[in-house]
Amino acid sequence: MSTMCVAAASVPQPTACPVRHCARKRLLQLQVIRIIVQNMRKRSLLAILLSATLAAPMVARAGDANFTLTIKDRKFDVAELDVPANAKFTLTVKNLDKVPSEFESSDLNREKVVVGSGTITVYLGPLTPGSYEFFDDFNPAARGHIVAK
Ligand SMILES: [Cu+2]
Repeated sequence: MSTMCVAAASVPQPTACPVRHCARKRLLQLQVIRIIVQNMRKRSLLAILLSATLAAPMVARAGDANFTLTIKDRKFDVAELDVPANAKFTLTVKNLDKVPSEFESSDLNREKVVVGSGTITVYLGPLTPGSYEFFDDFNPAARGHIVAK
């Protein structure tokens, strides 16, 4: 028995990977991948739902009432526009003048330019009963109220 043999025997041999161990590891990897994919699906679904929710107020539903305001000679045609309370509605603002106007309302948190001879659509509601002032920001003397009843 030589010292060489003892030294060789003490060198750790690379342990062969048992098949069962490898299978378990692979199963674990698959589970991790599955969880990641599920998470991504949940996130994308959440993103879709979220964008749909955010986009919803911008889309007029069929059946939503529509009201029209007309600007002529730098004045609104009506001083008071009655709308139903607690319901979504669209407001069409027609500018019959050649100069631009800006439909604005601090009460309604809206601000939108209407170019000369142009038309805009403003999505509003549902409003709690009350009076909401609007004006032409390019000619603040022109004012009116939307009254939700
Ligand atoms: Cu403004």
